[in-house]
Amino acid sequence: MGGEPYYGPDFGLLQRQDPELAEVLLDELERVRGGIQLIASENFTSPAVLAALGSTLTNKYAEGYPGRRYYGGCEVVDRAERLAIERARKLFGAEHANVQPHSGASANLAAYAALLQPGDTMLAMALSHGGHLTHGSKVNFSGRWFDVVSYGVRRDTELIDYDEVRDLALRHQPKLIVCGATAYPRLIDFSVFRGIADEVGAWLMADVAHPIGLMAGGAIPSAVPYADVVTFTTHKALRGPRGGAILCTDELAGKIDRAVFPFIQGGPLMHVVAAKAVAFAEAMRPEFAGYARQVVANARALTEELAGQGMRPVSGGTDTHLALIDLRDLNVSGAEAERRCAAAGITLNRNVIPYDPEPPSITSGIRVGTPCVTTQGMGPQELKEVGTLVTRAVRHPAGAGEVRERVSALLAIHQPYLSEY
Ligand code: DSN
Repeated sequence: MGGEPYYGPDFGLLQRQDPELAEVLLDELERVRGGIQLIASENFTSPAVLAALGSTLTNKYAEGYPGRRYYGGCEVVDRAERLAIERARKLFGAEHANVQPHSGASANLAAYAALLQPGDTMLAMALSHGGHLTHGSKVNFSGRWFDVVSYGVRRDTELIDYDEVRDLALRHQPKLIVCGATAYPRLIDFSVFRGIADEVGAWLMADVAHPIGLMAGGAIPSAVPYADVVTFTTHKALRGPRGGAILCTDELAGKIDRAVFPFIQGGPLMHVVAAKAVAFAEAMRPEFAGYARQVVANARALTEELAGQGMRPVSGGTDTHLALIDLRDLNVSGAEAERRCAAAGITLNRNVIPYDPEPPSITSGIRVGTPCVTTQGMGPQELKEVGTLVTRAVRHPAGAGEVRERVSALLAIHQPYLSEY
């Protein structure tokens, strides 16, 4: 072999060697460029993150932690993981960071493994009220291995019922209280959760996979000063590679590290760890704070527009990057609204709303979020238009073609992977 050394992704090479698979990648790029992406948990990583993901670090086995590996030849990848750890600690002001979890679910599994024994009691938000599968759903390991007590939101305000959380904690004496959600549009008061955890002698874990990017950019208050353990994903509002991470106090560092490896995972994905380091550095830049603020302002503009057009936001609005829309007054299910929006070039997901009479496969609601469109450079004016387009798509499916044309016009100005990050 001769010629230039190979440093990273080369799409032309993939096209020549595996045109069938290359076509899939092109089609996916085409799909995201051809529609407005409102899935609250997705984003567009920077090209620098993609470069790290497509690097030769994927080849290296590195079971263990920097300086304490079970394989030779880890001195270089150690540097990537140390950078990721130090950047995560600095970005979030955390005592300890573990950047190896493959996903948010893995991060949660590791946190539970560090803090609980099977059969222990944990208190967490119900999936049907905005929690996550790993917060104790019966179809998930968390619901099978632990004695789960669930809290939810009040029927009248659709806000977390902190009195209920405290009552349940006093009654059930959980070893762990979990706060954090995947479909809760409002700020969570971590200080109240801290107080309840202290009152009953429980650990407090915050799963902030959704809003972590907003916390990184200082757009909303951080959970880190309050929780013993903070789990999150790196690919949502944080705009990094797909993956998970855990922040914790020095006191829990050893337990968390041993829970991630060797208890639940083997070798870390070193290319992903490197990409996490890139994303953490990007999130430390002043422009990321502007991005985080814009995500929230955009979510507010979108939600206000939807509300103004009769699409009721659960809890009356949003403080974050997402909104949950109750469609019951329109007599359209979440599943049907998802289909109608897809036909009009808008990607979003059906979502249960609190006290939803419909099953999760149908639902009475949709969830919308602004991390993607904000990365594309859209602002509140565009989000107002997006609100109008979503409403039209849901209410008038026969006009999908017209909505699609306006979607294309918006996207002609705001294309992902064409502008600066
Ligand atoms: N699947 C993620 C979401 O969409 O919120 C949570 O894991």
